[in-house]
Amino acid sequence: MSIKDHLFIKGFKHIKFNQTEFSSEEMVNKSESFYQWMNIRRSVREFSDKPVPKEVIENIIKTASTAPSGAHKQPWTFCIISNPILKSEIRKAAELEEKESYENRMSDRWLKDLEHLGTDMNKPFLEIAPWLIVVFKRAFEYDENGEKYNNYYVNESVGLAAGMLITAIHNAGLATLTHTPSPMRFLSKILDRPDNERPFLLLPVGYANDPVFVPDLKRKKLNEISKFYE
Ligand code: IYR
Repeated sequence: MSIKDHLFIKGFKHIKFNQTEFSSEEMVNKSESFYQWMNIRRSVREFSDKPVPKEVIENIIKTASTAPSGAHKQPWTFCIISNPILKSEIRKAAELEEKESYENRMSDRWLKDLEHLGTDMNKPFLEIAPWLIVVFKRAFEYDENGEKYNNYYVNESVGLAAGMLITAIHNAGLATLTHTPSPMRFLSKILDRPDNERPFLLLPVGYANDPVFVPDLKRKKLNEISKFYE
C-alpha cells in the first residue's frame, strides 16, 4: 500500500505537510530557551566594520522570505548594500532628512520620548556596518500586459517578514537596528527602485561595536501585554 504524499484540492496540488512535534516537556524547554535567547536581542546603534560573510546575509534574507503573506504574494524586495559609495550616499541623504526631522518635524513630546535612547541626527552606522538591508514593500505588481494589480495586506506581510529578518539576524549572532529615516523616498532614488516598490525599513547589519552600551530598557511583563480567556 502506498501512502499518498499529495492530493488535488479544487484542481490545485497540495503536498503532505509533516508538522514537527515535540513532547510537552520539550515544548516547554524549547519555548523557554528561545524566549531567553530572543530576550537578549537589543537594537544597537554602534557597529564594528568587521566583515560578515555574504552567505550569512543570503541565509538571513531567505529566512525573512519564509514569512506568510497575503495570498502568498510575497510583496517584498530586499536590497542589500555593501558598496561603500552607495552606503555613504545613503548616510548623507538619511542625515539630511533626520536633521530636518529633529530640528523641525518632530514634536517636543516626540523628542522627549526619544531622549532616553540617546538618538540624534548623526547616523555613522550607515557607513560603518558592513551591510545595509533596505526592505521595500511591493504595493502592486504589473501583469504580463503591463496592467497593475494590487497585493494584499502589504504592510502586515512586510512587517511579518521584517520581524523574521530581525530574528534571523539575532540568531546568527549579529546586531541590527530598525532605522526609519523619514521620509524614506531617497532610498528608492539612490537604489533605482521601480515605482511599485516603497521603502519600508532600513537595517544596518553587522557586529556590534565592542564594547557597546544600550539603554537600560525594561520589557513589559506578561500580564501587561496579555489577557488570557480560559
Ligand atoms: N528616525 C529618527 C528618530 C527616531 C524615531 C523613533 I519612534 C525611534 O524609536 C528612534 C528614532 C532616528 O532614527 O533617529
